[in-house]
Amino acid sequence: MSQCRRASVWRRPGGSAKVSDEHQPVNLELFDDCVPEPVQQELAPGAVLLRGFVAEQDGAVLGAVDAVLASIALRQMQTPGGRPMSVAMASCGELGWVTDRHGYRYERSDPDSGLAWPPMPEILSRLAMRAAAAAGYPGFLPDACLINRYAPGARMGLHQDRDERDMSQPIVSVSLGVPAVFLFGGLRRAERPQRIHLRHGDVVVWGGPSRLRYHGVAPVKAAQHPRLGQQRINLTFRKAG
Ligand SMILES: O=C(O)CCC(=O)C(=O)O
Ligand SMILES: [Mn+2]
Repeated sequence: MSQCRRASVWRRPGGSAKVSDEHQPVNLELFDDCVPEPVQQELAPGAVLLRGFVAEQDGAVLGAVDAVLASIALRQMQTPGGRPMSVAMASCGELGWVTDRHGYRYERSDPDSGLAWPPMPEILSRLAMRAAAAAGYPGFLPDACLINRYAPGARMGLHQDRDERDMSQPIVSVSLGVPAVFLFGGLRRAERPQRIHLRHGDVVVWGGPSRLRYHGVAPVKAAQHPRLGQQRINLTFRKAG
């Protein structure tokens, strides 16, 4: 998916470049409605945004997500305080993240069914490994993939990912579907977060000195995505065990 609409640049004889169809083309293309962004952007030491990293693999990635969701239901879990989360979740891989009255934790099986979580499709684990390596974390081997489904209005409050055993391993977070504002804060909750506009195919990786940064997602605005309708799907890959 390209992030910006492309337009040919046509140059008036002897004049300045202009987007138009009245003049002779030169061999230039520019983005007419946005400034091209770097493919890779450092958000903080150890934290990298990989714009459009999923690229043309997106259809196959979404197919793998569909296959997982054919065998396990998305559900709105409860916080330890008893409030339902607005995001619906399901897991694949050896370990699945769960929350209920007993707290936040990883489980080897789905508490709703008692069954093991579906295996993590190879295309997903490979994507996560490639993204981690591109961000400076070679050798990442995720054992947990949390599938988050945001309907319009769903959000995720500022939190740290701290239920994993090995904090030397990064978090790999893949955004699909409608856009969202990712809130990327500091190591203290009070620090004002950066607001990062994430689009279909973007990946954020954070680890090292940023591993315990607070982060969240602002309420997702109603929008339409050709493949996912009004939904945003986020895949969070972790080495949990
Ligand atoms: O949806 C996102 O972009 C972030 C998800 C997240 O932080 C989490 O699942 O812990
Ligand atoms: Mn998180």
